[in-house]
Amino acid sequence: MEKQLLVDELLKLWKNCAGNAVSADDALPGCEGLIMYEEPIFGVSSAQDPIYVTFQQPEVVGPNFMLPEEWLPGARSVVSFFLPFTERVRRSNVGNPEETSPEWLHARIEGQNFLDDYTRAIADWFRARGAQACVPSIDDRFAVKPTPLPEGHPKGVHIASNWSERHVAYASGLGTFCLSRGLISVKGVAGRYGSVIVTEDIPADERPYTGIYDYCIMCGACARYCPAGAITVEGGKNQILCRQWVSGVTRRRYDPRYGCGKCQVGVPCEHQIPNPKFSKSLS
Ligand code: B12
Ligand code: SF4
Ligand code: SF4
Repeated sequence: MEKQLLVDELLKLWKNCAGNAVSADDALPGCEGLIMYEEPIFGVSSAQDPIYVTFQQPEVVGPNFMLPEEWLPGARSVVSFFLPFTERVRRSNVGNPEETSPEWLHARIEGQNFLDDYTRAIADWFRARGAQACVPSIDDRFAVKPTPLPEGHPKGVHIASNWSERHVAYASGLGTFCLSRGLISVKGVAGRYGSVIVTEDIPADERPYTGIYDYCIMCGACARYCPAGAITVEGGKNQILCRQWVSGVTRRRYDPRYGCGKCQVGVPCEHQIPNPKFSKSLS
């Protein structure tokens, strides 16, 4: 199937998928009807792309990373997408490092619920065409666990899932990593990624980059805004400190929601590729 036809169909599904607006029942004060995401962008990779095997190396994701073929026997393609947060969600979370905005909390929790529903709808659409489809993020086998790095590695341990959406998006041409360890797409870093593995052949997208940090300008703005001191220009991002803040401090404060994302707003990579070498070549 041609990529543009696929994109047209997936955009139709996105428009018909309920839940991108926060309902009155769920809304924190002032957030009723909040639209969380802008239109998604899509990337496709071959399920046989050798890059997936490299993700099983300890320093990349780790041996727990399951190949597309292991999730779905007969897998041919991986469809990855990025849902950029709307301007209202992004602007609301700029400033005051100590407080996560209610809009961002909704985008983290109700936003993920919407993303799960949208991913299910994509999988069902492929199934209705006679293909098979698997959504690792909502599959019973999905797991996140600490993975030791080789001895002497300065970071010691990865907190790694067996299906890393950022690595899949990187493989599918959607973008590159950055100092804060988000994945920057043409629509920036503020938003969420999802993916579906299918048995249908779809032409793979090119990766318009060669380095894993090509889109980042290493300006250090994300490090200045991080309330947990988890990011340094010299050392990158410390996942343990970030996790203590996101899953500890913010969860206690905003339970049942949580989230932070101060490293993703008010920064040059918020909604665009900040590296002019790459943003020019794409415009
Ligand atoms: C566990 C987890 C966390 C943990 C640990 C984060 C982490 N860095 O892994 C904690 C709780 C700290 C966390 C925090 C947050 N998370 Co989180 N998290 C995840 C989860 C579930 C798994 C991540 C994972 O598997 N990591 C694997 C490890 C190995 O990744 P890594 O160490 O960064 O990878 C490095 C190496 O691979 C290295 N490398 C070395 N050699 C090579 C060679 C090659 C070829 C490559 C490609 C790379 C490479 O480069 C990478 C970058 O340095 C994903 C969802 C998913 N299923 O993917 C979401 C996810 C990463 N989180 C996300 C978000 C938004 C957040 C928060 C902003 C929370 C919030 N919403 O308020 C924060 C901040 C994250 C940030 N700054 O990037 C988004 C990221 C969106 C984006 N734009 O990038 C994801 C993808 C969820 C989603 N569905 O969109 N998260
Ligand atoms: S704020 Fe600057 S250093 Fe941090 S991820 Fe964005 S471009 Fe890279
Ligand atoms: S999400 Fe993590 S790395 Fe980003 S600003 Fe918050 S604590 Fe720091």
